[in-house]
Amino acid sequence: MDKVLLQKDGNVAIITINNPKALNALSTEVLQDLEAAVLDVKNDKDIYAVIVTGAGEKSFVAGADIAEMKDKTVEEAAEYGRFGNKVFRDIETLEKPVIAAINGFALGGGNELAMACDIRLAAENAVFGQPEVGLGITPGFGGTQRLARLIPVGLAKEIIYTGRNIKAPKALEIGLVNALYPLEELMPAALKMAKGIAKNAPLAVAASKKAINEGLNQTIDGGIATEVAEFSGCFATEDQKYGMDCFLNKVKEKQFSNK
Ligand code: DAK
Repeated sequence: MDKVLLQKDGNVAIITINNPKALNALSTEVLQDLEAAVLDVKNDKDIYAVIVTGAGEKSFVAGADIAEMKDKTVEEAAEYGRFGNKVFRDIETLEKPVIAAINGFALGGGNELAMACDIRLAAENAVFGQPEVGLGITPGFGGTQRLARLIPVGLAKEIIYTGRNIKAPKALEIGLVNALYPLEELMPAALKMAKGIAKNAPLAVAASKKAINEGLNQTIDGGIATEVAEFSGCFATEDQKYGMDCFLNKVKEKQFSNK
C-alpha cells in the first residue's frame, strides 16, 4: 500500500492519497489502496475519527486518472465507476467521522472524494470543480448526486455544466466547505477537530452519522424514526451510563470506552 499512506495518531487515523506525480489522481491502484486503508480503519476499534488528505502542497486529488481512463470501453468504464463508487460509499458509510483536509486541487473525483467525507476543511489555495464535461464525460464517482444534495441544485448544475473551477472563498460561501485555513494551518486544524470529536462517545458519534445520512434519504417521519432507533440504541451502551454519570458527578475529563 504505497499509493495511500495510513498513519495513526492516538484515536485519529490520517489517510494520505500519495500519487504526487499525477497530482494525486485516482488510478485503480490508488483506489485499491484507499479501499484497503478504509478497511483497516473500519476494523481498528481504537480509531474514532479519520482525516483524508493529499500528499504534497499543491493537490488534494486532481480527479480520476485521465491517462488510465482514456481507452476504456463502455464496460470497463462502468466497472471503474462501480469500483470508485464502492470505495467512496465505504467512506460515506464508515461508522466513524471522516474529515477531508483539502490541501489544493479538488477536481472531478477529488471533489467527489471530499464530498463523500463528512466534513470538509480546506486550504486557502484549494480549487474545486467538476471539469468532466470538458473531457466528454459526466462526473462518475457520485458528483451529480452529492453536489446537488450538498449545495443549491442550481449552483451544482452550473458547476457541472460549465466545468469551471471555483476558488476556496467561493466554495466556503456556497457551503461546499466548512472553513478555510492557510495551508500550513490546515492539518493542525483538521487534527484538532478530529481529536475533539474523538473525545466524545464513539458509538454516539457513529449513531449520529448514521441518523443524519440515512435520514437525508428518507421522509421527515422516516428520519425521525431512524433517529429514535439510534438514540434509544445508545442506552444499551456503557458509554451512555458513563457519560451521564460523569455529568451528574461533575467529572470533566471523560475517557469513553467505546463500549
Ligand atoms: N489524471 C492524470 N494525470 C493528471 C491528472 C489527472 N486527473 N491531473 C494532473 N495530472 C498530471 C499531469 O498530466 C501532469 O503530468 P506530467 O505531464 O508531469 O507527466 C502532472 O499531473 C502535473 O499536472 P500539470 O502539469 O497539468 O500541473 P498544472 O499545475 O499545470 O495544472 C491542474 C494543474 C490540476 C489544473 C491540471 O493538471 C488539470 O487540469 N488536471 C486535470 C483535472 C481534471 O480534469 N480532473 C478531472 C478528471 S475526470 C467515471 C468515473 C470517474 C469519473 C468520471 C466518470 N465513470 C466510470 C463513468 C471521474 C472523472 C474525473 O475525475
